[in-house]
Amino acid sequence: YEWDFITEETPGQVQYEYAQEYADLLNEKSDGRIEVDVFEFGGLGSEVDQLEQLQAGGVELGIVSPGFVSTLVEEAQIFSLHYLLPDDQEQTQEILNESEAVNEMLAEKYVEQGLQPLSFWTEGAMQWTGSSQLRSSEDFEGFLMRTQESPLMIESYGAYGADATPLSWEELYGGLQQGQVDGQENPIFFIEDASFHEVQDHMTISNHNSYVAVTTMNQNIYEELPEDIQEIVHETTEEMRDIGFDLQDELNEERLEMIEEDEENPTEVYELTDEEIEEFQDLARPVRDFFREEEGEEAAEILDQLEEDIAEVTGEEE
Ligand code: 6CS
Repeated sequence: YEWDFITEETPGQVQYEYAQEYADLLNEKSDGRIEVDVFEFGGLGSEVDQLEQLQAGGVELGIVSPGFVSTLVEEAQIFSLHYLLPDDQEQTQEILNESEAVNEMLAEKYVEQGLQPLSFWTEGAMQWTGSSQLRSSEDFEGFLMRTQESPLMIESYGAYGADATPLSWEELYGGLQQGQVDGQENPIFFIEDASFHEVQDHMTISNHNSYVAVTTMNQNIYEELPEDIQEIVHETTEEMRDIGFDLQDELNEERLEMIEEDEENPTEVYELTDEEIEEFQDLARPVRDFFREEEGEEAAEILDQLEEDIAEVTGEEE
């Protein structure tokens, strides 16, 4: 077997390093029968272009983010809801591992689009960067936020009073530098690695969401694999859960220090207080109802179930 594995990131970043380890493990477990070529982001077009290649079977494997998949699987926008997943990343990973809403109900929606999700995992809590400081809805008034393609992301920032505009991350550094957009959201490792902090004066530790990555195989290709190969794919995916978690954990911690210590490009790092978080949580809450109404009955059922799955892990009543 010769498989291509697309990622939305570049060497040194979580998705790419994960994919390399995944490729090595597949090769090892199959005694060399599976050989995987990992592609860094950039060569095969935008994130959405790549996704379409995975859907068409031009490539076999990929890591695809819900913010782009939502162009095909509307229900995947559930991960664009702010303050739904807990900020504790171990809890978030446990939810992603165990949740019926995610691994059965939502996974089924991917399958309908020719995509076989193998695992959902976190790349870390997301933070805001801006050309001005973001601590309240007042600060978001008239603020132009860069998002991925999911329309629900636009809705989520609209709820704070901001305007959001989708952009590929390839264009984001230039967009921030030239003031085409005022800010963006990402996990810390990505902010540092893509050097967004160089062209942003402020970073807010908002923990408003977790960046969910989805290891995905083309569904037809997956279905037609002999059972022993499917088993190797499955085993590899399971082993990668802890490896992926540790990768993001270490990188996010290390890169925060790098941002704080970068004297050439000073970035003011501000952590939201509990009260400030509460304001955003209150504003974000109605977006869940918007999701329920806009995306239809099945999407509403997925969200209801996900709220239950989350409460089971956090022990907090919704
Ligand atoms: O902001 C983005 O679009 C990119 N962020 C991450 C963490 N991974 C890939 C993605 O395209």
